Amino acid sequence: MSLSPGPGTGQLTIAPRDFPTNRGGLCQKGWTAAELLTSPERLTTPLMRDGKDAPLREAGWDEALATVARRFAELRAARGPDSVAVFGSGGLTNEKAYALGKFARVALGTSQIDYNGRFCMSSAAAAGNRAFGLDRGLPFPVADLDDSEAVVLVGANPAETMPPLMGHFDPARLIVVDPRRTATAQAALDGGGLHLAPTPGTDLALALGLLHVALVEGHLDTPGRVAYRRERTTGWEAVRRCAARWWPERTERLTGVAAADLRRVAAVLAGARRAHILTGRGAEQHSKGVDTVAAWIDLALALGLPGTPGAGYGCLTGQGNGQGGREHGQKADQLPGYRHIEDRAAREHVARVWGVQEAEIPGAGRSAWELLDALGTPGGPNALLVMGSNPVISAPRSRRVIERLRALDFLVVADFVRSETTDLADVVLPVAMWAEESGTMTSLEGRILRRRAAQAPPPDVRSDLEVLHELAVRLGRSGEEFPPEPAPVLEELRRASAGGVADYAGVAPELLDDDAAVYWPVPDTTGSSRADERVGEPVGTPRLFLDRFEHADGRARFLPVEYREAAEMPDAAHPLYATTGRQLEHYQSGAQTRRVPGLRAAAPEAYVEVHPDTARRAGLADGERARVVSRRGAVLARTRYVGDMRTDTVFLPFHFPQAGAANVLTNPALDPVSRMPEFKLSAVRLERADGHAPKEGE
Ligand SMILES: Nc1nc2c(c(=O)[nH]1)N[C@H]1C(S)=C(S)[C@@H](COP(=O)(O)OP(=O)(O)OC[C@H]3O[C@@H](n4cnc5c(=O)[nH]c(N)nc54)[C@H](O)[C@@H]3O)O[C@H]1N2
Ligand SMILES: Nc1nc2c(c(=O)[nH]1)N[C@H]1C(S)=C(S)[C@@H](COP(=O)(O)OP(=O)(O)OC[C@H]3O[C@@H](n4cnc5c(=O)[nH]c(N)nc54)[C@H](O)[C@@H]3O)O[C@H]1N2
Ligand SMILES: [Mo]
Repeated sequence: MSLSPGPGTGQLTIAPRDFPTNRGGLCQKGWTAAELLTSPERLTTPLMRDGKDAPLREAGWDEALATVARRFAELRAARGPDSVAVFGSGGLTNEKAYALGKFARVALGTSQIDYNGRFCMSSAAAAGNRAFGLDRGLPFPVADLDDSEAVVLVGANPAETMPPLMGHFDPARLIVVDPRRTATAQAALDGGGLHLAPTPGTDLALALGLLHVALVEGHLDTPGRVAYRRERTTGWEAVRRCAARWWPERTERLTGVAAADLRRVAAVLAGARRAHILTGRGAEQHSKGVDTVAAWIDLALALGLPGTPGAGYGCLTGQGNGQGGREHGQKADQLPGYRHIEDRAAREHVARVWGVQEAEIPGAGRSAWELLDALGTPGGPNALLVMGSNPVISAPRSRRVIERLRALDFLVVADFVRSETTDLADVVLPVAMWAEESGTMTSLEGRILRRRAAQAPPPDVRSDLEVLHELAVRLGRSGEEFPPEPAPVLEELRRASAGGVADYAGVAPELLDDDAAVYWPVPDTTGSSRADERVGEPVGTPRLFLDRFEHADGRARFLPVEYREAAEMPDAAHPLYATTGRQLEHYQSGAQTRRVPGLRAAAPEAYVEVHPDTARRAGLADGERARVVSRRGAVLARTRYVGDMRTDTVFLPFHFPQAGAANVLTNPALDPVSRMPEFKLSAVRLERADGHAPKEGE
């Protein structure tokens, strides 16, 4: 695979060629991302509408900001602080994520804040916290994967979603678990690796089935593994009993993965001392996502991987700042430093940094879906500020989301392009893009990186931090509490996170200036000579858990789990599993990539991947428009015959708008712990778009 940047990067240096995570490489969206900076579709001036049915018109910043502040203040006075809600993003820098969380709690006084990361890795985060006492996507540097003897990728398709990562995998040692023969699975097969194609939603049983085989074949009896379980973990007995019930033939019946393949994979894992198990959204975005990840962590613990040098479990985070975005308090139940909002000591610490009384900080709010679902309902929020998300396309059951957004008294969206969500807004605030502002991001391996502004934003565009500053001042806070520049925000973030799980206290700007490799937790080392002594060495904690896990007793916890079905299963009216995900050319809701001509030409419209036999039964030829129908609605998508697809499953990308929006179909059934919706499984049927029934014999 070519790792060199392609055309379109202009003058921007995106990553040095020797940078270890991506080796200077970018995927296609990276090469073309710069095109959007100068796109005519950029938002370059604030927009407002005078009344619900009026069109959006151009406005000045003063008028727009004053209107937002006035409406928020009026609602708060009339209906209480929780009448105003905030929806954030894992695409925001650390500084912006922190400032947004503080803005909600301090300037608005609302508990109602959550963010799109809830739709992303929240299930893996919850399972990691339970098992290890701490959640960091990869508790080891990405480059560790280069020397892995076996990598199991469960529900991740990095060949399309993180192409530079593929350079860290030896295909011969790759085991891909995905209902589809993805580009990643194909790369493994071509290189001598393995692909298991389970029925969607059965990964939990598959993990227990592998654990069962490892157990009965004696793979777990090596002195090293026995000692690891005894010294570094608790709870093995209960998990052993869970696995005992998943003998290979039973696992095969449920998952569709042949017993022989289970034995093969178990043997590969047993023979590899340095192995990795990595999960992606395919395993996680289920109403049992937390238990599913827990089952794979159980397997990893049984094999002695977590906290062992050169081995481990990790979750592949998604968005630009998917990791940092989940640490600094834009989550409904979270305060900076990955602290819990209901923890008294955490509240007191953060209250001191914020200069407020502990009692002024609200408690936990609603999770992302529950928040969207409650908008404009009795007792739910009446106004919403969206910063960095396009929920009309990316949230589940989109018709409900659109209905709820329309029911709001007041919707404000900060974005740099028009989106299906800005189209519903009462005020749209045009903000700077990534290349136009500085800030820090935290990579999937917990490494804190500085992003420097490369160019000035268009004249009438402001940064998200400036927007929050201006609004906070108009809501009666002091400007110093909400600095418009990233440097003082990072300074405050360091103090607010100090002593927390995700401790950034030692993230000194000088370290970032020097491009030092800084991994959290990085407690403050000011005054010690540590940083100087180890010039060129990583700062902080590149590898977690080597000596102890983060639970008080230092041990990892095996988590007993039981298999359960998805919230909705195929039946006579909806006989197929539909799963959703990504394709190479588009990013997320497509708000950005659908505006880049090269990407739009390469991937212009919604499609549905389907086995030819399944398609023919519905009377659908290759390339013909299909209607895909779930209990929540129907979408139109171009039929794409895929010969190696499971016959019981179809796949749709979720990047497309309007009639092709896959989230019209999806089921907002939530995981009870992470509150993650079931994006990866709904029951559907296929029909011809013209309404004709298939002809006899077809
Ligand atoms: N091109 C592109 N790249 C992206 C993004 C993008 O939108 N476009 N988004 C970024 C973000 S935010 C994220 S979170 C990551 C996501 O990265 P990935 O997790 O790799 O992406 P997905 O396509 O959502 O899901 C991965 C795979 O899960 C499979 N799958 C579906 N159901 C199941 C199941 O029940 N079990 C198993 N084992 N697999 C299943 C799908 O077939 C799919 O191939 O990508 C990031 N990179
Ligand atoms: N069916 C289905 N649905 C899914 C998923 C799936 O696999 N299947 N995956 C889910 C996942 S993992 C994710 S992460 C979500 C993502 O879905 P969204 O939250 O909708 O993410 P984006 O499309 O990246 O939307 C970001 C919007 O914010 C803008 N934006 C980007 N950066 C900034 C910034 O710094 N400031 C401001 N103000 N605006 C910014 C962009 O222009 C864009 O309009 O989708 C989820 N939805
Ligand atoms: Mo994501």
